Amino acid sequence: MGVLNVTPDSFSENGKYQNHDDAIAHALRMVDEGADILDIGGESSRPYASPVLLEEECQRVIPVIQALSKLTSVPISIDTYKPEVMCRAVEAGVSIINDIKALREPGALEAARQCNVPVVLMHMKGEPQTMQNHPEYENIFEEVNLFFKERIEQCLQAGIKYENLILDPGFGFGKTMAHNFQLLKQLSNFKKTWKMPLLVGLSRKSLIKKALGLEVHDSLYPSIALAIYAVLQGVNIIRAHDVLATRQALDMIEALEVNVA
Ligand code: 8Y7
Repeated sequence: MGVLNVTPDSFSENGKYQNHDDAIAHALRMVDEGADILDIGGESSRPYASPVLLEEECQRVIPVIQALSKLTSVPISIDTYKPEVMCRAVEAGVSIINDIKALREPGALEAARQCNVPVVLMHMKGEPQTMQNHPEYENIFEEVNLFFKERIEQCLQAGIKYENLILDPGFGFGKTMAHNFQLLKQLSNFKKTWKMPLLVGLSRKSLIKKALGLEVHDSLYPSIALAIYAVLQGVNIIRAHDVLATRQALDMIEALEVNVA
């Protein structure tokens, strides 16, 4: 899953793709590089980022979605927690919802049911503005699992199909470096517990800076290492900024699996 930020304040691209034409060109480059999904977001989810109004978010993403759905058959996902954006994005051609709030916003469960597309339920403790202020857990694996259980139940009750659900532990969302590492080591256990598709986003995340002292522009190789570590534990979807490098690394792992199996 290639990341396409259409925001002026996004963490790692610094608003480089704010312009619609630039965003479309970047998306098509990611398709050429082997992306299987394009994840479009119009509101930065980085820690301390300020929220964006509904209309502003739609003006950023909808024209890009409309253009891309004509230019490529690669599925597009919408990174949003706002129910109205979900519906308008699906009308414009989106086929996956990626929700960092796991459909906890009022109206989001109903919107996702109506859209009837796969939805990523991501764990986040707190809100983007404050989530990195001293997050605490007694047992992070159990707390995230309990969260998944509650969200899955809510989704099923709302009429969302089980086979449309994808889980994501939400690296960096209300988690210290130690919390992120504990979750990383448990990915195969999430897979065993839920037997559902798992998605992770580790690309360029601050756990790399915290562990190795590397800045965002120097975090490609560690990002690849984390993607491989996740895939070897059964993770199905890797959300990544550097599509070509990630694709080649994961193709190699897949070739190994295919040739030995
Ligand atoms: C994730 C995400 C971001 C993630 C899912 C960043 C939108 C921060 N991270 N969605 N979004 N999982 N599902 O550094 O880890 O890319 S934004």
